[in-house]
Amino acid sequence: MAGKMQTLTEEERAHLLPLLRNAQWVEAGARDAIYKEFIFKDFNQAFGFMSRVALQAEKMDHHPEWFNVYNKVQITLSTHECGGLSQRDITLATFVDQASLM
Ligand code: H2B
Repeated sequence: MAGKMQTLTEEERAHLLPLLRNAQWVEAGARDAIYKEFIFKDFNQAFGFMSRVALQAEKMDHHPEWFNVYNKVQITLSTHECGGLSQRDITLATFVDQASLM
């Protein structure tokens, strides 16, 4: 994806973080990152979701940090390039939420 990434401004955070919290994303502890846990019916549903996210992540060249056991997928998003939360994380979080509903 083009352009030097920068962490979100205070103004962007004031707007976006409440929306993310409404969608069950939380700020990830000590890091400037967001985190969400997804529970699916079974492993097949979880892995289908992960496959959709993986294809999009590769397209975006922006990859989740994630952990899967059976029907549970835990995802952390941040941008290494700028050492924190960027617009790319918001874009991927939005896709991830859509992919979880398919
Ligand atoms: N994923 C995430 N989440 N953050 C990044 O900064 C990042 C990435 N950078 N995927 C990309 C790949 C970079 O390492 C490669 C070299 O483009």
